[in-house]
Amino acid sequence: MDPYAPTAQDRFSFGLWTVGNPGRDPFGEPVRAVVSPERIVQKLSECGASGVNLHDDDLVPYGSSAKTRDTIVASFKAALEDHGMVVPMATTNLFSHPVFKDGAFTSNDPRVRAFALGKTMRAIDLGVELGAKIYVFWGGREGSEADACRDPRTAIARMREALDYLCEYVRDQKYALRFALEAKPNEPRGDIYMPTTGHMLHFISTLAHSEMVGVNPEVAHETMSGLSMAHAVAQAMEAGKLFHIDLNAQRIGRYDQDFRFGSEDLRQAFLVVRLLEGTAGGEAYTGPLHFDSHAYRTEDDEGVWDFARGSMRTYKILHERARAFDSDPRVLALIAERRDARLEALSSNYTRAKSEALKVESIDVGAVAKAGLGYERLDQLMVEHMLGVH
Ligand code: GCO
Ligand code: MN
Ligand code: MN
Repeated sequence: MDPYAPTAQDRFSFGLWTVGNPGRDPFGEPVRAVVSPERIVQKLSECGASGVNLHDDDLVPYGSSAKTRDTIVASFKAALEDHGMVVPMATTNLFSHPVFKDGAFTSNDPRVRAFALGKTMRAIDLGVELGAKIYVFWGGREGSEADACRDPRTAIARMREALDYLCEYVRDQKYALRFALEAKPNEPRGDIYMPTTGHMLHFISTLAHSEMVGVNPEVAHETMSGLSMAHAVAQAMEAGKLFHIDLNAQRIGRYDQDFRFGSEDLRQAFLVVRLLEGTAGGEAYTGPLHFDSHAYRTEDDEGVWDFARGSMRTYKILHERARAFDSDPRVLALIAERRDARLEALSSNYTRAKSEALKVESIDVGAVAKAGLGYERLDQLMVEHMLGVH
């Protein structure tokens, strides 16, 4: 038995747009043929994934009649059924149609904003019909180049108005659906509003139904900002807001690469898996593990499934490596928390008396400052665990 073979318990999912990416880029035409949603479902299940996610237009081409929509949806549902696959997440394409060239919910044109809301509600209906429990919002075009075109505060207020409206829609329909907001700093806009997971977390706290809304951090997007994905994920988890995650790989300072998970910055990948799986303690993440990435443009159809299998395999290997690292007695000794009951009591739960005692407390800071912390040893152990030495 291959210990790294994915199973349904692993909750791995891919988007129709990820493994279905034909390899078009701003410089060149597609290098692969279009793959039907039914074939994607079949191939993903053969590879060991259990979920498939979609934008409305990935499944039902934009402009289809109601009759065509129903035929397409019925055939897709049959494929899901045949292969025991589920749709954990759905989302709206608010970026491909030229009408969204200056944003959707943040556009200056009320006709665009109204169209975006209508399209999103229809896509929510579709997602719920397919069983989705999470609905992602990625505001890819919600940004600017000619920044004087609108007050960025207006953009934020419009985004809030749209999300409040859509939360009410979901409540009114009695859908069991939660929203996950996905940040990205740029691409396809010069700057996108609310560029990081941290920005999103604050924005969520201003929504009327903030309890329904969490985040969908993406490795590539935090990395494009030059930030630590592990820290973004940790802040989301600590806030109870990690509703979904987009796993992929990215090198800092490059275009939006969307590479296979773990193919760049293995350390961050390791640290993210360690957090998600709770191998160092703390609550584990139990939501879908979504790979929002695509195969290199050099690949044919076979390479696409190599890419999918590789993504899941790397995750499982890193999980095993994280478990080994966090049960290594040398590691446990190096990261064991230093305790001082008296000082900890004085430093928590403020009282006037504690504050007065602390102000005159004498701590031997010279001795504390002098002691080495052993982080060279710790980090080397982490590298060696990652490399499979232990
Ligand atoms: C990107 C984004 C998208 C979104 C997707 C789901 O950089 O293109 O990551 O892939 O995740 O639209 O909302
Ligand atoms: Mn992305
Ligand atoms: Mn994404």
